Amino acid sequence: MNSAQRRLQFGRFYGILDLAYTGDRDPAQLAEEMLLGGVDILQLRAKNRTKGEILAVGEAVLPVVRSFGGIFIVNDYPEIACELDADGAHVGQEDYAVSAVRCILGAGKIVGKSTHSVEQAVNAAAEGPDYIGVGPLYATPTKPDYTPVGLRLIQQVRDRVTLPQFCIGGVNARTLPQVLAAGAERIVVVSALLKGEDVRGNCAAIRRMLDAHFGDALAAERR
Ligand code: 3NM
Repeated sequence: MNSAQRRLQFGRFYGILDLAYTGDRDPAQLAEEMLLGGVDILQLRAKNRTKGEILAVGEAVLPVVRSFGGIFIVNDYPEIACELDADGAHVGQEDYAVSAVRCILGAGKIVGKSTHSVEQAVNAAAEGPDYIGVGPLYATPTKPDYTPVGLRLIQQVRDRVTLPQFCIGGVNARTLPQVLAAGAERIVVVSALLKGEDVRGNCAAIRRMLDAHFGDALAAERR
């Protein structure tokens, strides 16, 4: 386990810099605001962009994440993560097997996989990723074609899988109390961070709620 993989264990707050929400704002500056607001892990997500575009954004964002001691993950494209020497890559159910991602990235990198049911979570865990995503908890415009799985899945997956479970889909400052009450220990947020002008403030509000809820043993490790 290298240092990024170890730091992942202490990460509760995973923010996705989704280029669908950045508009004409500078992704590197948005990344800085997200990190200033307290995001532990930052993923670059870019649907309908060329690999060249994603690579260029990644090259701008990676040094920012590094300067904060954060973790930088690339969505969908392990080969881009590899080229950037990012901390890891995240893949969906229809994408690569975890072993294939590890093969591309090499040892010591973080591999995450999306899951949408207990069965998928158990099967994904057997592939040996560093973490799984579980969702979408609520209907979300960020992933409109997916049926919400509901909050009960959080505990059902906790009962079967010991890997870090990042709960995703419709998480925002309003839904977070219910998500935490349902047993979530780690969350992913996209639109609620990037919508509006105050990205740092959006992140800080969620960071404060997490720290208040957990107390926080992990926050102490993080700082
Ligand atoms: N993956 P928001 S839900 C990117 O369930 C993504 O695997 C999901 O966006 C999954 O925070 C999702 O804006 C979108 O709801 C989350």
